[in-house]
Amino acid sequence: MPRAVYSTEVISVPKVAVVIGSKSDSSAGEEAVGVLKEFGLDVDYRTISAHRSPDELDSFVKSTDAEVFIAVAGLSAALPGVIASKTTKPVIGVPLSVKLGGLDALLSMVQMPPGVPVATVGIDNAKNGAILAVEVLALKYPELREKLMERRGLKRA
Ligand code: AIR
Repeated sequence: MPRAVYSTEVISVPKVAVVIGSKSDSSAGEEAVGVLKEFGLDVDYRTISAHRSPDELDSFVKSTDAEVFIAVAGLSAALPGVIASKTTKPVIGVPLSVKLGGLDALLSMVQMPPGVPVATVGIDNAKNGAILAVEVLALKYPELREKLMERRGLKRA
């Protein structure tokens, strides 16, 4: 009679931190979360302003076990840059068009000093921010790579 074999392997679901700078950024934040959920990812979704709650941001960045950050903000959008200053994990910035068509936020995210990069996607393009996070994680998790290939129509028959 064969014995049942129980696996002790813990299946870990990769986690992404999505941080928005204000409740007013919710629709972009939720768009990113929606895409990440479609890929079955765990999401740590927070509202923390780099300017209004710097200490809370500091402790969150240091304590989360998320593997990639997505930071969504408008105006003088320091959020992804400040996160990047506190971690070596990849940080993806999503600039929002709150004023000046989003150019202020875009430049805040793109123009990081050498050595502290933020991978910045297009203005209001939270969807691309989420897909880029999945692409980063797909380097480590082959099942995500499969899902990405399928979604993009790149999967061989
Ligand atoms: N923001 C919040 N703290 C620093 C910045 N740059 C951004 C938010 C939001 C905008 O300011 O990301 O896009 C307006 O925020 P609020 O709370 O005034 O609506």
